[in-house]
Amino acid sequence: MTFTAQIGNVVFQDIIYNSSGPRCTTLEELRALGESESSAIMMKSCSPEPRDGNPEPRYKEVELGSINSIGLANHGYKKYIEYAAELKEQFPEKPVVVSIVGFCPEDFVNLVTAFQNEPNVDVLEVNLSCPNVVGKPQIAYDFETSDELLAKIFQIPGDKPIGLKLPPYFDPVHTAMMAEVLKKYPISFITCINSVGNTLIIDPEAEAPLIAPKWWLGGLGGDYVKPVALANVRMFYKLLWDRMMIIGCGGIKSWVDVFEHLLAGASLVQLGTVLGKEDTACFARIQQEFYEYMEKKWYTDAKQIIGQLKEL
Ligand code: RRO
Repeated sequence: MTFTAQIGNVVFQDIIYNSSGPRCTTLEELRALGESESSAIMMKSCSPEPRDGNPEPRYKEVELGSINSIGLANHGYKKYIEYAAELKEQFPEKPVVVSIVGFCPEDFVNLVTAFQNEPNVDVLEVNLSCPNVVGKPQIAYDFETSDELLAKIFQIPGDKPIGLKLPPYFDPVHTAMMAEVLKKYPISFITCINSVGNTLIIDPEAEAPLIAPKWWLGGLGGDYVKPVALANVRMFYKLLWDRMMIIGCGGIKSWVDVFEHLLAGASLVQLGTVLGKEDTACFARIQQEFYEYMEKKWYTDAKQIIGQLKEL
């Protein structure tokens, strides 16, 4: 049994793939995703120019998750166009998804334009929620700026599906305000959620924080964030289910987490922290566990589950 999914005309052979996060920056890492059971190859968020990112230590795993302040280290968008060509040749069946960031509206416009014209790229995820660049707040917390940026992005010609990576919202009023903005544009999907930004983990032995950059604050992922992710998936699903797909991301490390994200309203799910911890073997493991459970419950199609959370 497999559950397939479709974003626009792009077919995903399964509903589980990687998030733009750990292990998707280099061509070697992207090839490993191609060879794995990940249903797509998602790339690390790229910027107009290559970036070294923030100083080390900038990524740490802990029992319940991970904290990062990578600071958008990437090879620059031109390299990801080259990588897409190589990946398509080697893995022609796998959707190649790019993740785009910019430091001003023109950056976003230039990168979306470049990727819309790139035959080896299938789907665009525009990252409006990087928490780790000093002095650059997460765009999607500013509804007016987001609206202005989306107006520019959705004027660009091209037929590739475009989605947005959103930060977690912590108040339903803000979720509803963002949903009103999103409704104005032909957005194919939203990915909920990026890491929970600007958190502090302390090592009590060392009496020190775990990471160095940005006053030791970083984006939290893993078990810690699953309830936040589920709440965002659910709230946006209730508001936008008839207009765009929701992609669940946050705290998925076993079949039960996939199942919960689908019940909340996700159509596909992405793995981040668990990919960092287990490497690409996590895809086959979680898929297998998930399909075993689906067979036990006689589910044959993800549509029987998506959004079907029982209301009390
Ligand atoms: O590179 C990063 O520090 C980073 C990015 Br762009 C992002 O979107 N989310 C995150 O947790 N880290």
